[in-house]
Amino acid sequence: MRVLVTRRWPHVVERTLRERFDVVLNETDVPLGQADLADAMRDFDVLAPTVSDRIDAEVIAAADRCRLIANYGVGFDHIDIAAASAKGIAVTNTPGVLTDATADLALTLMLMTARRAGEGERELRVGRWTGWRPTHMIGSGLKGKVLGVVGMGRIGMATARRARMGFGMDIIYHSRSAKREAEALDAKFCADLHSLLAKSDFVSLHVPGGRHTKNLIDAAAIRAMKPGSYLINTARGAVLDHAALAQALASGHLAGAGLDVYPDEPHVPPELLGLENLVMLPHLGSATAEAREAMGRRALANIDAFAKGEPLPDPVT
Ligand code: 8YV
Repeated sequence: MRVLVTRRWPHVVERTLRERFDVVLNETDVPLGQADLADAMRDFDVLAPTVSDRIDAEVIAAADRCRLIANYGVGFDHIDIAAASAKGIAVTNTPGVLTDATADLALTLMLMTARRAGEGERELRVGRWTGWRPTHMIGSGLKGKVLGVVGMGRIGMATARRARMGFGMDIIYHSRSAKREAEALDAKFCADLHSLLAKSDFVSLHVPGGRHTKNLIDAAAIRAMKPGSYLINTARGAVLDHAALAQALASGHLAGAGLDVYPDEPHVPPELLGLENLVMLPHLGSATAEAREAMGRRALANIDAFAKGEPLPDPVT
């Protein structure tokens, strides 16, 4: 069985994959173009892409041979699932194994924005720090503050758990339905998104990408946020209106924001670059050795099952 892996995976998983299958691996640091992806759909049984590959209807239309898209990652908004299922191509992802890493990063961004860590580090590095003073770079504590979680799936829940158990925050959440697991965190379900936004001191986004959540946090939603609150996005860039965010940060309506994802990565909306009260990271959500290896193993388990004709562990179709 021929497998094309579009980006490097951890060595140990690459080795196992090569032992079991006829593998071609893009060993460069450059993502494949649309034409290469379309060629892969003609020449390989399995395509193993990442979030940096756009598997659109045109790429899928080329699929003469490919019958499995085994995504290395949990989000699959970069894959046209409808086009894939219309062609009889299964799609799998890697749920569960990057939950902790991503929730840790959401908390990292919350702490960095609340305690002005990026701003402080920049000040120090350029030699502008003049020494300790009582009024210097005052931020906000987390204890007793309200965290509004938008999207209470695995990662939203893990973020809420950390915020509640580790930092003593009060949790409210907006999701398609109330979650029983949230009761242990005293987390209150909020059916109306805007009322959650109005009540939260911190808002953390954990919805999947795709057309249902595109621009969910638009200019009106940002206006509905509590003055002086913070917005964290480790989900997908397209969920958020970045022009409205930039305005809210510049006017002081929002005290700060922390972003790990952008609508057109690696391009970062230029209006964001000069904002001191914004922390920006380059899509590091799952970037731990542990998570990346587990993602590889999970993708491999799906490819193995496909090769043996067994039920796929993580189908998204
Ligand atoms: C992954 C992510 O690193 O899994 C996801 O959905 O956004 C990331 O944290 C990336 O998707 C790898 O494909």
